[in-house]
Amino acid sequence: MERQVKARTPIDTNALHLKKPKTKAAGIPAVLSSAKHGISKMGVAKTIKNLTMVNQKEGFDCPGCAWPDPEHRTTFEFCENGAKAVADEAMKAHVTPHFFSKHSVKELSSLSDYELNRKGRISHPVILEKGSSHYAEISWEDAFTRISNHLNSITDPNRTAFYTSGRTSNEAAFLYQAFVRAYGTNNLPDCSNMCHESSGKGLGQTIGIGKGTVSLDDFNHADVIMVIGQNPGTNHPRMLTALRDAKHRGAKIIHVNPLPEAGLMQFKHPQDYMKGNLKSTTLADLHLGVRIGGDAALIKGLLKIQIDQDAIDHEFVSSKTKGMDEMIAKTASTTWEEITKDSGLTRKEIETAGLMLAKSNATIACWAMGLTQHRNGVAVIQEVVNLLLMGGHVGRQGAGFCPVRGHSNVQGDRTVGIWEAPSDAFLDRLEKGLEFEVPREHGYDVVRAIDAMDKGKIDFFFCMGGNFLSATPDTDVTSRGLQNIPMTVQVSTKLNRSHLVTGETAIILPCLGRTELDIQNGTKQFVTVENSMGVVHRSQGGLKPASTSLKSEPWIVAELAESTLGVKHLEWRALGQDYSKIRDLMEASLVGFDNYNDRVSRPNGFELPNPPRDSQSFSTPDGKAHFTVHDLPNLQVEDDQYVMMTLRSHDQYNTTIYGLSDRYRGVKGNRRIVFMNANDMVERGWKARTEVNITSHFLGEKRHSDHWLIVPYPIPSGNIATYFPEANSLVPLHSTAEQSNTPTSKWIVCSMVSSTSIGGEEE
Ligand SMILES: Nc1nc2c(c(=O)[nH]1)N[C@H]1C(S)=C(S)[C@@H](COP(=O)(O)OP(=O)(O)OC[C@H]3O[C@@H](n4cnc5c(=O)[nH]c(N)nc54)[C@H](O)[C@@H]3O)O[C@H]1N2
Ligand SMILES: Nc1nc2c(c(=O)[nH]1)N[C@H]1C(S)=C(S)[C@@H](COP(=O)(O)OP(=O)(O)OC[C@H]3O[C@@H](n4cnc5c(=O)[nH]c(N)nc54)[C@H](O)[C@@H]3O)O[C@H]1N2
Ligand SMILES: [Mo]
Repeated sequence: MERQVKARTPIDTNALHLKKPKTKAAGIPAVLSSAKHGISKMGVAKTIKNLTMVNQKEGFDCPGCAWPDPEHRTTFEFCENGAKAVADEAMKAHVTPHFFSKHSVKELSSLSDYELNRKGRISHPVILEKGSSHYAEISWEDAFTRISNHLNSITDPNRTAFYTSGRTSNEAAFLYQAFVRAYGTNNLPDCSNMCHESSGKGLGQTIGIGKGTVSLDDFNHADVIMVIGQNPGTNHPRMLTALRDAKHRGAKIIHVNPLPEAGLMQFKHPQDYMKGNLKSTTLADLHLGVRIGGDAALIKGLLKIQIDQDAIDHEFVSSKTKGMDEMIAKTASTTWEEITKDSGLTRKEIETAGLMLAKSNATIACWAMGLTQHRNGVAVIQEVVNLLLMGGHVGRQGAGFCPVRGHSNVQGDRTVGIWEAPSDAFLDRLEKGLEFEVPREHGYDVVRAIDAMDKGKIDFFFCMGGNFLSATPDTDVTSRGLQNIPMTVQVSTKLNRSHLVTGETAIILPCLGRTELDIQNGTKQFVTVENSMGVVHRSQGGLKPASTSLKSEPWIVAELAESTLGVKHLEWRALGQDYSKIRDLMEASLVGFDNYNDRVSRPNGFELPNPPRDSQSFSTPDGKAHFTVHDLPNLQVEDDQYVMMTLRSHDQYNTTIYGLSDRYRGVKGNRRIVFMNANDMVERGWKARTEVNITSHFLGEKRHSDHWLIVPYPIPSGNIATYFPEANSLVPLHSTAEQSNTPTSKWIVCSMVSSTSIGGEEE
């Protein structure tokens, strides 16, 4: 720890204003909030220009989330949090070499994440030399020489790791994985390992594809839409428009969530105000306030009702699936007592939902982190599969699976090869296109990479975007691991804590964002992305770059590859200067990318093949969709323990903190808070703002974090919630989901004591 940097986010403030949680999402406050963020960060002219280009056919793909664009777009597909994401990227480049010369990394690390992000865009490549306390400017050429010399000095390529965050375009990601594999490793951990990995595994094994099976139009034909463990009002605001339209067409919405999230109660589309329509739409017909981790029990109950009602598509089940009888037997052996106890719901509530589902001819199930980030993440998603398969709700209009992805191109990155554990079939095809041999041994995912760092087994770590230190679990362990590495390199747009807690030598390579013009060799380039529903389309920024020293991600990868490997494998430099050549190579190397350059030129792009959706066929070894059998997870904790979930506020994008408020939940001015059930508070004799210290418990290990303020909230008794990334130091590295190895960020067993009673210490 020679630089003595702070890995955990320091405390911002002691202020905390509380209001009643909101029951209505979007509306005028959303417009005002995004205008405020836009204008303060970009100025008026840039705000207008940017907001009229987002998600337009000739514009750029919104970096906010992976929700698809409707075919008939209004000139201004408004989304508050998309607007914030855009404004945040379009900030001026104030993080210059001069800025770094004035502030040591130690000094910067005492700023909160919110303050770090507010410093603006990074303007030039910089290097933090071994033993040095300040970053200093380095030329692009020297940076590549330093990196390639280091890479070429490492004898075992498996002692390196290459992380990807999900904003990276298909072109950059494809070229990057080609470089990493040409260099000799499959150590390609990515944010997906912490996100929808459980969905990929759960769906892949049962329906033969690790992706969702619905298109946006299916929302117009659904009878019932389940939204499970997801907070779209904050994280996928454009999804609310699809839900509103579905409601107007008569669909019923069931919201399964420990919290009554405002986004699913009432929605007022901001554009409707402009048309003089003041009505809002009630979205959820039924809110099931399930206990954290209680979804598996709830679904067993829902299955029981489908069986009782014979809501089974016998024709589909017998011709296209396997394993229903075993699944039914397992369901029958689960008692209502277990179901109601584990789910925290009454039998009546579950029956109401079950009957809605039994009557539905077309059901869509949407989910996000509330299901994936659990020890039984894969299993619980497979219970959702059981529920829908039974009624034949797949490959039918208005029905199917909808894991709602997070980062705007996280799905595309996986499709084009950002994957530490690719199948042989994928690699065979890749080798055919790339015309060189790629390694076969599976690599490290995020958790295994941290373990390897901690054990001194990593000599070089590269991050294509993201904020590895703060996004990963167990902040102190990750910090120790990162500081073990001789060299770390990050391609970034904004300053974050991963630039401060680094390897011995650290380099930042600043890149263009989505919103900015990308010109190579005098020609405007565009990139391509895949949304959450498998539609691949183009994205082209239009703004003047924040600094003339910024380079595009594809260019950076190409130059790094050329500098490290020469032209033995590919003509890297030429690829980085003309992205259509990268797309030709993708066509040759990937399934479903025929005529790629042609097809992405169409205004709405094209859909990748999806056998369950397109033809009710399943690419499993026996060609059938599979029911699966799962035990209920053990939800038992000690009497004085609580189960904690870590959440996003309305004012953040993952580890990027836009502000200290969480408007819908009525919290303002502070992020170090613990949402707690009011009866549980009374039991402890605590009031709003009581300061507590939290300890997490895992396999006899304890992790501590001090100075948290209690906030009363309608959350099930025994459950608490805190914000990510502040609480990540409490997430045990090895507490992960079975099979997907995703950290259980929604299931952290904790105890709390009031800090006044023990005289808490500074962290
Ligand atoms: N504005 C904005 N947009 C974003 C992001 C952002 O940070 N900000 N992040 C992006 C990314 S990468 C992702 S992955 C998505 C994340 O989108 P979400 O998954 O919606 O995000 P989380 O805040 O993690 O919220 C998870 C929800 O699950 C619920 N939940 C927790 N545990 C359980 C459980 O056991 N059962 C059930 N049924 N529910 C549970 C929580 O109450 C919460 O409402 O959003 C993407 N979009
Ligand atoms: N406790 C807890 N931990 C979690 C989660 C949780 O719910 N709870 N959620 C998990 C999930 S779902 C995810 S996806 C991960 C997110 O993990 P990451 O993807 O690693 O984190 P982000 O905060 O999205 O990364 C933000 C940084 O990306 C850089 N950046 C932004 N745009 C670009 C770009 O266009 N190009 C490049 N090169 N860089 C860019 C900026 O420098 C910015 O600071 O976190 C995970 N961690
Ligand atoms: Mo995510």
